[in-house]
Amino acid sequence: MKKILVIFSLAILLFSPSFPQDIGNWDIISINKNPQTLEKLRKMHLDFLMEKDGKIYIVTNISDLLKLNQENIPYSIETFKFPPFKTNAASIQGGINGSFHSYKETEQELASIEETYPKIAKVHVIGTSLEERNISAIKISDQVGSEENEGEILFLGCHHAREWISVEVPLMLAKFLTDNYNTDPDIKALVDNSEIWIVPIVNPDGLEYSIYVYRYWRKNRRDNGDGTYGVDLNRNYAFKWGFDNQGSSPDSISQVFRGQSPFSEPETQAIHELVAKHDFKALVSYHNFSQVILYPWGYKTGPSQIDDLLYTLSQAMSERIQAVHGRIYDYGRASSTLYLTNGDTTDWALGVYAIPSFTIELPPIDILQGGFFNSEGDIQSIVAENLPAAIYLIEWAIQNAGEKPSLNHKNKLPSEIRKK
Ligand code: 0X9
Ligand code: ZN
Repeated sequence: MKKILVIFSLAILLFSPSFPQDIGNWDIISINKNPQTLEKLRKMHLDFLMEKDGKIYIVTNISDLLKLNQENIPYSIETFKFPPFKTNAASIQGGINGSFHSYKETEQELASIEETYPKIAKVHVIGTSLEERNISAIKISDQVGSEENEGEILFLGCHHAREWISVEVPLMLAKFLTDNYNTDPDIKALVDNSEIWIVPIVNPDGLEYSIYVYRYWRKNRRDNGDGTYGVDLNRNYAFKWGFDNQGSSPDSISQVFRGQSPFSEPETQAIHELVAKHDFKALVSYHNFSQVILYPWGYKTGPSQIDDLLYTLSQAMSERIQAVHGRIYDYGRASSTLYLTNGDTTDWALGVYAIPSFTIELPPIDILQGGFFNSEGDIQSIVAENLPAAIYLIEWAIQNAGEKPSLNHKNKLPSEIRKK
């Protein structure tokens, strides 16, 4: 994904006082968003910075500006000021990543949940990463040791190493469900009637690299054998893998390198095996940033066969999120964002298994609010606002437990679900 280049250049601008002044060869421009220009811009491979109020902001150099002139695309040079960068005092707890969870801390947290609530929580090691870390899942249900005929649902975090908040939301969901089971009859009913699988860290090697070596790391840690490292795990799934070179890249140095083949990576294989063994009725993959709920397709524009259902479920989740602290998560087809993706988790889960699947891009809303770097102080509120949406989808999975997955679905409509 091209965000990295943009943000990296911005980071240099912001943090390096001695950087030469001729960095001014780069300009931030804005362009009014409409379908025709969007199509042209996609083909030009420009660095999209963000979208706001119907405008697309792009970082450009002089040759990009010439190309825009050739294509007759009007633009304005932006002169807005970036707000000062705010840092929070580092927490003395939890090592250099403060109150965010590292791989080891997450493993400990999962083990402690299982130890405290052995009747309803069980940790499963569903795979091993390239650097031989566990890919751990926690199952939460009554009769947790047996497979019952209940609505199954899957929550995933941290496909992308630098997206630390995407570990916290699914991990804290596991904690919330188990901590409240004995005291809240609604949560007990939810857990008793469903099988909830949570994998807080799909990419443990990448996460550790991002904590200890390079905060901005995105991919896994595959040695590509040509001096480059990393496969983008969210381009490595086996549905429309490598459909085009826009939604993913064949180039190993790229941030969206799709790998040598579909499921070439042990981390995505682990998710594949888990999904193949179960009958998940819904899936959420947490990422950040943007504050949006996205659903397939990502590989092409246009609706999937269950577009109405995905729209309705996203809308309901967005409403529930907003009801907590008023933060608005937009929602829509993944392809309606500024870029396409192929080989991502949600296209695959829907395309191969007919599972209604969502990417939730957690806060902040844009790079001006911190981009990939959430402050520790925001963890709790982001977790809290996402709980009701997750609970809503679990209820939907329960109601659809008996349904056969199908893209010509007759799934119960979410309006039948009791409002929390
Ligand atoms: O590019 C991705 O994999 C996801 N965004 S992120 O910034 N977290 O890397 C988005 C996947 C959803 N699909 C599309 N936007 N097409
Ligand atoms: Zn991501």
